Amino acid sequence: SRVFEKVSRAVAELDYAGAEAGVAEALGLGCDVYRLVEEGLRRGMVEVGARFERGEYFLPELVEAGELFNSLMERYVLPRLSTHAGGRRGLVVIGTVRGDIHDIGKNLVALMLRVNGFEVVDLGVDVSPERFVEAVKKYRPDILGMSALLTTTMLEMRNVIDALKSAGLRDKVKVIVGGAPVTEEFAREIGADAYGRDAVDAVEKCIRLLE
Ligand code: B1M
Repeated sequence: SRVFEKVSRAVAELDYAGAEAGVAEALGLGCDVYRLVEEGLRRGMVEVGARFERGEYFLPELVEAGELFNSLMERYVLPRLSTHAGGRRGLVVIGTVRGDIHDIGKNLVALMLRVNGFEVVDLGVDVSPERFVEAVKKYRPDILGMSALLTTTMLEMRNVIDALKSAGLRDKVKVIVGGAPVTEEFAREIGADAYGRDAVDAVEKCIRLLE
């Protein structure tokens, strides 16, 4: 819709006031909060990335975009998402893989899982295969979730699955992967159980993994 476009354009321009006005307008119109995040905020972030690739933006603009996104999430989105009495659906351990510090998408997935009744242990960013394995031993989660935003770091997902196998834990936990460069095909190739295209898809896949 036009208001989502307004938000994504303002995010792409790093125009905080414009993005804020667009978000407020969308919420005033009764738009779905999650669609606003995906079709407004996230799409704006993709455009920021495209400008970075074209040499129009540099690292400081990527940092600023991240701050803008987080600030809008905190002020407008989080207060509108009610978290269930957690944990009744199952436990998910989640983290961004080694060498990768992108956490906005991973945080959004963790948030939507919590909103939908999962308990989530978030290991943070730059998580080594050893730390994923230790966490699976310690928390005995139903599901292990990995996020990667770089074409280089997504290869770490395979290392984590291999490490789970070596530790004899692969059949004890379901694995879901996601992040901008990750595809369904890649997920299958490395032996993951599921792929999440976005946060809502990730929640649906996690529910299915427990059936
Ligand atoms: Co970076 N960056 N970045 N960056 N950055 C990308 C990813 C890039 C695509 C931009 C571009 O060039 N077009 C590009 C990667 C190119 C590639 O490998 N193909 C890139 C680069 C190159 C880099 C650096 C190398 C830049 C440099 O230093 N020269 C560097 C790497 C740092 C590192 O990790 N080692 C870097 C750094 C950063 C910042 C730290 C400055 C900042 C991140 C801040 C933060 O996360 N706290 C940043 C940002 C903001 C971006 C872009 C612009 C936006 C990412 C984002 O937050 N999107 C990004 C452009 C893009 O994504 N196209 C880019 C919003 C978020 C809601 O979406 O993360 O996709 P996303 O998550 C989605 C889905 O992917 C999915 O659900 C989420 C919700 O819908 N999902 C899952 C994610 N994880 C999932 C897990 C699941 C299931 C679904 O299951 C467990």
